[in-house]
Amino acid sequence: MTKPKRHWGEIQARRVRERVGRLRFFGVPMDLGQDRRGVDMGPSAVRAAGLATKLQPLGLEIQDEGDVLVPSPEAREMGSHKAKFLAEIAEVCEELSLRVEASLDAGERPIVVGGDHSIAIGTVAGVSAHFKKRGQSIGLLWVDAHADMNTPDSSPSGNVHGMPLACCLGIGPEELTTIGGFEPKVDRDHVVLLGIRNLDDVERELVKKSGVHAFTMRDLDVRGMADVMEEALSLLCDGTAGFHVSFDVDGLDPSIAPGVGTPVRGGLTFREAHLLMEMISDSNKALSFEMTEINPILDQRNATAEVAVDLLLSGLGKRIL
Ligand SMILES: [Mn+2]
Repeated sequence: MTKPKRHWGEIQARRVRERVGRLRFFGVPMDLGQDRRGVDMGPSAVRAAGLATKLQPLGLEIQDEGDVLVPSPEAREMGSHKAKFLAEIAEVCEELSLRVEASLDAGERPIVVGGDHSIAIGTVAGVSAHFKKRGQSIGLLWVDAHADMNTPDSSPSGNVHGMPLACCLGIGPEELTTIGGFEPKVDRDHVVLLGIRNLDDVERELVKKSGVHAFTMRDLDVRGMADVMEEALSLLCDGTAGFHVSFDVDGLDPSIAPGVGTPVRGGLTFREAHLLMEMISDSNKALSFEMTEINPILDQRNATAEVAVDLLLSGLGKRIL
């Protein structure tokens, strides 16, 4: 007797479910890290784009426990112009960090959706804290048009969303670098910046001095995504428990992700971005994902949230064949 042939979809769903496990969604409607209103609607836009429904054919379920509370800028004082809303951002990141850590402790895989990129300070703190307890370190893949390595002294705007990668490396205001009671959250040897194409003068020097691995758009032009990602993955995984993916949607080309506060031409194409995510999935080493800077007010018919959802699916195991 021959066994009944299983449907392709069923086989894929089982493969993905076994590898990925349980997911938990954290919405972080943070807009205190930059000046454009609307980025606080990012989590809703991603829910509206159907993340939970679209995960089902992959055999994945995502628990959504609502959004982390973020105070409105109108209700608070901005504080220092060198790092606006520093106290509020630190408070939100502290809370997010605890929730992300608890989720990993419970054997789940956190999916964090912003909100501006300052939330990464909390997410990375939480992921790092979980593995630190087990004597392990993590890698960090930062996909972005910008390097996000400013400090209050170097930043022309004082917007904290331009500082989170520096904070993860232990460079920046103590309120942000010491979340969880330890720093740095990641070692520069295991940090990869990918897709950058627009840096401030001082920041350019900071990136070079920091020792992180930076792959610019030019590198991607010359070498291609597959080659760059192969090297990136070996840097991210070498001696670590795996890596966190912090994806700023402004890393994408504005033609496919128009809903961002700081669009820069010449970003990742639709296919380059998918290949990146597919290779992440193939590596089976992504510990957690984060999509940031989706701004529905600036978007066209939710296209940016939809591409973010598509990319998450690829990162979690959706395949063409
Ligand atoms: Mn960013």
